[in-house]
Amino acid sequence: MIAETIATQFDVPGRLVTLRPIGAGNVNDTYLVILRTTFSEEQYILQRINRTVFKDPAAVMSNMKVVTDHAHRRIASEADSADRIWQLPRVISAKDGGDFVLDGEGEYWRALSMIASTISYEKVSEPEHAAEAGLVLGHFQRIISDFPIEQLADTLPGFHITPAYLLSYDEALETETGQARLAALSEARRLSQFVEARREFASVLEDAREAGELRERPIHGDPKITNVMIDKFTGKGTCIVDLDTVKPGLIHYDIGDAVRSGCNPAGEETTDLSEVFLDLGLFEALVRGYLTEAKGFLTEKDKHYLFDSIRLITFELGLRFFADYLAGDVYFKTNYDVQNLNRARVQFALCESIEAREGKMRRILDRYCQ
Ligand code: GN1
Ligand code: MG
Repeated sequence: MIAETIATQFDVPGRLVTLRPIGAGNVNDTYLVILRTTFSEEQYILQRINRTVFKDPAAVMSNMKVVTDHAHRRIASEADSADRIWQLPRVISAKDGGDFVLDGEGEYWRALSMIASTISYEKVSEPEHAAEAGLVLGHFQRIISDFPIEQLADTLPGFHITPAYLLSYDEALETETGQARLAALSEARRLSQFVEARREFASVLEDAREAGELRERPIHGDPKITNVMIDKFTGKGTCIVDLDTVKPGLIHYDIGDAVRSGCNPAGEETTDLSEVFLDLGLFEALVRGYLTEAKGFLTEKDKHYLFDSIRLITFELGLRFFADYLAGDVYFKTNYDVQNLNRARVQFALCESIEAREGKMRRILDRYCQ
C-alpha cells in the first residue's frame, strides 16, 4: 500500500502536505511526513517495518512502547541535573488507538515523533563526534538498565549470537547460489578463509554468558553512528533512534557495534579498503564518552570482555554481510550487485585493524575503566 494513504491514519493534526523517503537504513523503509494546520506545521517519521526481518512487528512495537515510556520517565526525573535536553522519539498512536497501522497487504506501519534540529552522519571524523556517540549510547543503556527484561520480547531470535550466524553462513555456503558466488570471485574465497581462521573466537561472548560471567540486560541492538542524533546548534548528542532492536541482550553487542561504526573514518560503504582502519583517536574519545555514563553499571567481568566484543561484533557484521551475499542478498537491502560482498570486505578489514591494535585498545579501555 502506498505510504500517502497510511500517513493520515496517525494521531497527528493537519492536512498532509508531503512525504519523502529519508534515512539510509538497511532494513526498514523510512519517510518524513509533513502536515499543516491553520497555524502550524507538524512533522513526524513514518516507517514500514520489514517483515522478512521482524517476524512479529507487533512485539517490536510493544518493546518500543514500554522502553520509551520508561526512558521518558527517567529522562524527566533527571532533567534538572542534566547538561542538555536528552530526547528520545515517542511512539505516536494511530487514530484507532493502536501502536501501528496494518495495511491491506499485511504490512505494519508506525509513526514516531521527529527529533527536530538534529542531524546524523554516516561517518565520523572528529573525536568530539565519537565522544558524543559514546555518551549517547552510555546514557541510553543507563536509563534503560533498570527496566525488567522479562517484560521484553525476543523480537529477533539469534540477533548478535555470532555462533548462530556461523551456522547460517555454513548453510548459505552449501546452497547452489552460495557455491556459484564463491567460485566466481577469488575475493569471496579470501573472505571465506578469513572466517575459517576465526571460527573458534566466534563463541567468546556466548561462552562467557553460558559460564555466568555476563548477563542479559535491555540493549539498543543497533547503535550505529547514523542512529546517533547530534544537535545542529550545540554539536552535542541528544538521542539515539532506530529502536526496533531494543530487547534483552549483552551490552557488549552495543559497545562493539558503536565502536565498529564510530571509529572507522571510511564508513561502512566505502569500496577502498586502504581507507579502512580503527582510528585510535576516535576510539579513545568514544570510550571516554561511553564510560562517563556506563562505568557505574558495568561489572568487572563486563569490562573484561569489552575488547573482545569490539573485535567480535565487527567480525560478526562482516560475516552477516558475507553470508547474505552467498545467500543471494535476501536480508540487507542493496543498490548494486556485489554490495554485500564489499560491505563484508570493509568489516573484515576493520576487524584486522582492530586485531593489530589490540594492545593499544586494551590500554585505553583499562585507563577509562578505572
Ligand atoms: C541493519 O537497518 P539498519 O541499517 O539500522 C542491521 C544491523 C546492522 C546494520 C549495518 C535488524 O541496521 O544489525 O548492524 O544494518 N539491523 C538488523 O549497517 O539486522
Ligand atoms: Mg536498525
